[in-house]
Amino acid sequence: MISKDSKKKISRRTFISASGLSVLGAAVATKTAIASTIGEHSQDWSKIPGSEMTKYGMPSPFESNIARTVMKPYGEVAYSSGVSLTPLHLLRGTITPNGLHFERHHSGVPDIDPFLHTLSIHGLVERPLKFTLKQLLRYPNVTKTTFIECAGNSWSNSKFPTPNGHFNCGMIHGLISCSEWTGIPLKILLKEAGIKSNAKWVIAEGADSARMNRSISLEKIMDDAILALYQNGEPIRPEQGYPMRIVLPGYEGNMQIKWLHQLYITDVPAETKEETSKYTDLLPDGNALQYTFEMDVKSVITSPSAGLVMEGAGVYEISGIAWTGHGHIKQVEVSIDGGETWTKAILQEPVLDHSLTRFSISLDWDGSELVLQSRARDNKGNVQPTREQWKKQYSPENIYHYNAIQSWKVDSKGVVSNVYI
Ligand SMILES: Nc1nc2c(c(=O)[nH]1)N[C@H]1C(S)=C(S)[C@@H](COP(=O)(O)O)O[C@H]1N2
Ligand SMILES: [Mo]
Repeated sequence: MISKDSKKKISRRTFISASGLSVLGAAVATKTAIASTIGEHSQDWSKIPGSEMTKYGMPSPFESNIARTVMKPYGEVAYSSGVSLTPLHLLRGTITPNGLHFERHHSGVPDIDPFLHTLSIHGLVERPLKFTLKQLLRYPNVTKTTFIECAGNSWSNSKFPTPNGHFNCGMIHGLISCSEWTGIPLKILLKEAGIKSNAKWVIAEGADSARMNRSISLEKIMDDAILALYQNGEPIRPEQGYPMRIVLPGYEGNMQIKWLHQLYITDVPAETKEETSKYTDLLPDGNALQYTFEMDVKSVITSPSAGLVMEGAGVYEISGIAWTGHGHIKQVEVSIDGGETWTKAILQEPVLDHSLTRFSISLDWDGSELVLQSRARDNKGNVQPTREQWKKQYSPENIYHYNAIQSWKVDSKGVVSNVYI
């Protein structure tokens, strides 16, 4: 357990601790318990029978505020192009409910008839092949829990010189979601087509009217790429690419082509729009860095965070998510004093490769101002940079691959806001 500001030796009245139970125990002993005492009451719902069974369950109407935020950064002229962001600050655990998975569409969600949709594999292959969904359903499946993060996630923190005060945590960082994906290892289908010896790249293209396409190295395709048909146990949602999408564990979201309808095998990358003018990292000298495939190590405290309010002094759980495209999370540290002192958080097991890892730490808050931060480290030794360190690597115009430490200021009223420090 460490004090709020041990360096300045102020009164040690705000504590964080990785052992939640001992802080809670201490809080109960000091009469700041969270629960109220038992009273006598019986609500109506305990006296009459409840409603009937339903065919497809929906969340409680009391939770209707737990919804994606739709944003159209290109305006109404760019019909159905935009994003909807996962409300990270209102969720717990590590799996994103299917109806809340973030969306990024370049030309809306196509209305695909699964009986008419086909997947073609052609180019540098011995036998060009075409598959229907019915045929694909006979192939062996694998299941992998993995996050998908848009390389433009957290763009507002990279772009705006001062934080946008209207943005909650989900609106800033919600272009990441995590699901259990099930489908066919793509290497099985490519082997069936017979890859020619000079093949090096796979150009994947979607059946949406954007015909979005990206070049993927043959190495990744033959390693762990999945032709995903199921998301958290049910057929993937139209927004996520129904009836099939590519899942590339750890890679940037843009490459994970939805509504996949063709794989064209080549010896060189296609240099598509999405890998030249977009999704490249503009450097200080004006050059653009291409092909940043793996998403870097990152974390964010989701509770408390912008959009939430702490209701008075006492005990809280600081909780957040961490992830890395390079492997898995090794450690997350939390600071309550803007990065002067750090304490190791508890990682929720199991800690999986390319998945969200939930971390938590207990806070006994005395009601004074805090600056909360989390700093993640992965198994390959990568550590999250400060915002200043991140910005130094790029041109001020670069918005992609932002993974800097997030700072949340908590004022004495408990209002949480985004700050740059
Ligand atoms: N065919 C197609 N695939 C696509 C896109 C698209 O617009 N069309 N958007 C890409 C981008 S930029 C991202 S970040 C992810 C988003 O996946 P999601 O909408 O399932 O979250 O899909 C990628 N695949
Ligand atoms: Mo994206």
